[in-house]
Amino acid sequence: MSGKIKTTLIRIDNYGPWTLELGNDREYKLQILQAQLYAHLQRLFAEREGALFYNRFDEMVAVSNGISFEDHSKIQEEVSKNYPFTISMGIGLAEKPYDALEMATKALQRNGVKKVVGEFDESYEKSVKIAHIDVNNITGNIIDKLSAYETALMMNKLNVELSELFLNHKALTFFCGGDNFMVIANGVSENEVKDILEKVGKNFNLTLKAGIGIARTARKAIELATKGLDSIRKGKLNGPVHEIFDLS
Ligand SMILES: Nc1nc2c(ncn2[C@@H]2O[C@H](COP(=O)(O)OP(=O)(O)OP(=O)(O)O)[C@@H](O)[C@H]2O)c(=O)[nH]1
Ligand SMILES: [Mg+2]
Repeated sequence: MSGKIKTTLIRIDNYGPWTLELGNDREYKLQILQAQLYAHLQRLFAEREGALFYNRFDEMVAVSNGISFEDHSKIQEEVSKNYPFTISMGIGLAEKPYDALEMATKALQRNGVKKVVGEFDESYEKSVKIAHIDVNNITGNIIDKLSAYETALMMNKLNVELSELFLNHKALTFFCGGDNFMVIANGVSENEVKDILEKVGKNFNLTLKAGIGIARTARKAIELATKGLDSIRKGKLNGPVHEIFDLS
C-alpha cells in the first residue's frame, strides 16, 4: 500500500495555567468543556472525512488525510469562537502512524499559541488503514459475571496490552468505549493483526475479532472496518479478522 498516514495533534493552548484560574471547584466545568470540545471536534473532522480520538481527554488526535491547511485553520477558528481558550494543531505525515504523530508532536513543541504547523502533501495523503477490534460476547462472558468496575478494569488492561503490541508495529490504539478499540494500522498486515488478537485473547482468556478498513480517508476506513466487523459478527464471514479495501 503506497501513501502515508496524516495525524493531527490538537492541544489546548495554555490549558494548565487557565484551569488554575477557575478555582478549586473546577473539575465539573473542565469535564463539561472537554466533552463539548471532543463532540465539536469530532463533528468538524468527520464533516471533512477525518476521525478524532481522545488521547488524554484535554489533548486529542485526529486522522486527517485529505484535510487541508485551510480546513485546519477553519476548525481552529470555530473553536476560538466557541470556547474560552484557543487550540493549536501539529500535523505529521509519515508511512507509520507513530512516526506521523511524533512529527505532529515535535511541530507543536517548536511553536507557541494558536498555531497550525506541520506537513501537508495531498499527493501522499491517500491511504488510511484502521482496524476496529471488539471482544466476542463481552455481555455473556464478562459484563454479566463481573462487577461493572472489574469489567472496566479489564478493558483498561486490554487497552494497554493491545496498545503495546500494536506499538511494536508503530501503530496507534485508541479505546472507543464499550469493548471497542480502533487501531490506526498503516503498515500492519492482516496476519499481524490476527496474531496480536490471538496473543491478547490467550492472555485474557477471551476471544477478539477485527474488521480492517483501507481507504483514502479516515472516516471511510472506519466505515469499512466496522462493516468487516459486523460481517464477522453476523456470521457472514469466518473471523477473527476481515479486511476491506476501497481506494476509489
Ligand atoms: N464505540 C462503539 N461501541 C460499540 C459499538 N458497537 C457496540 N458498542 C458497545 O460495545 C458494548 C458491547 O457490545 P457488543 O460488542 O455488540 O456486545 P457483545 O456481547 O460483545 O457481542 P458480540 O461482539 O457480537 O460478540 C456495548 O456497550 C455497546 O454499546 C461500536 O461500533 N462502537
Ligand atoms: Mg463485542
